[in-house]
Amino acid sequence: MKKLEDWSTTAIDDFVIDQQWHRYTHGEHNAWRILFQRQSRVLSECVVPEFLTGLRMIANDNIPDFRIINSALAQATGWKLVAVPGLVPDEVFFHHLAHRRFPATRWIRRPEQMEYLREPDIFHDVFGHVPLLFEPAYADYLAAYGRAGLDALQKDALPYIARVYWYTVEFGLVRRNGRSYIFGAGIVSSKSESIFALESTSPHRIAFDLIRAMRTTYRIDDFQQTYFVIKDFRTLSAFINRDLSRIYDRVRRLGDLHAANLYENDSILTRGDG
Ligand code: HBI
Ligand code: FE
Repeated sequence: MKKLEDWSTTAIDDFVIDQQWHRYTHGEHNAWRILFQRQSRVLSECVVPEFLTGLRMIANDNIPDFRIINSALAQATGWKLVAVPGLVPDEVFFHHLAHRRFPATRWIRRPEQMEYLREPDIFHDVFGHVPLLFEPAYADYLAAYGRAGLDALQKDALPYIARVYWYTVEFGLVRRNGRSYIFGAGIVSSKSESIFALESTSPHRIAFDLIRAMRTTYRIDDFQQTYFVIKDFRTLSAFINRDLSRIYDRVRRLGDLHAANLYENDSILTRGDG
């Protein structure tokens, strides 16, 4: 008979494992505390206000225990965190989102990786993605996104729906009362990109358009060259909460666009100087 330990770390079909919160070391808790304090200072003026409301639900002095977050999160929006070993296959990922389960990585980056790391760690996933899951309009969007992802797999449209995730959930901006705020987890969990995304003159900033986002390529190891700016989370949900078959046909026919460029129908907020 395998030890309980083995069972809990054996990736089963949904890749969910136990967080094993008791196994985190002082050094790991310390890394969380440093990242949390440093990043929340940077964010206070530039992140969408609902993010800060959700952030107060997340422990700052120790790595959060998912069991504690989940009791509050379930009440707020019906979501829960599940621990996973790292990136999971797209179909597994979309299936979790569609059922209001956010797959959060269990491990935390090492001190020398404070600024950037390729794979999402628990700081990116929990500090970056979870606070807005307490906000109903965003929580509904992410569940609708999961359903759209499963549908996209059936239509061989994964690259297009993945770009929508990239340009909203990871690197989205939102415009409110005449100014832009960040909400994308990839920006929120990075000190340097939090500043760059709103203040640098280098990137383009354009109004979110579903087909434009689906056509626009992206690179994963550098700041964005184009940021998409949404009006609000409800409007964003409406874009994907419908049959996207004809949209995918058009995106395929029109072909890809490059994030370094602006195009004639773009609704430009700031033209970057690259
Ligand atoms: N798995 N754990 C995890 N976290 C992600 O953000 C993630 C993933 N698998 C696939 C995936 N993201 C991408 O395909 C999405 O961008 C669509
Ligand atoms: Fe992410």
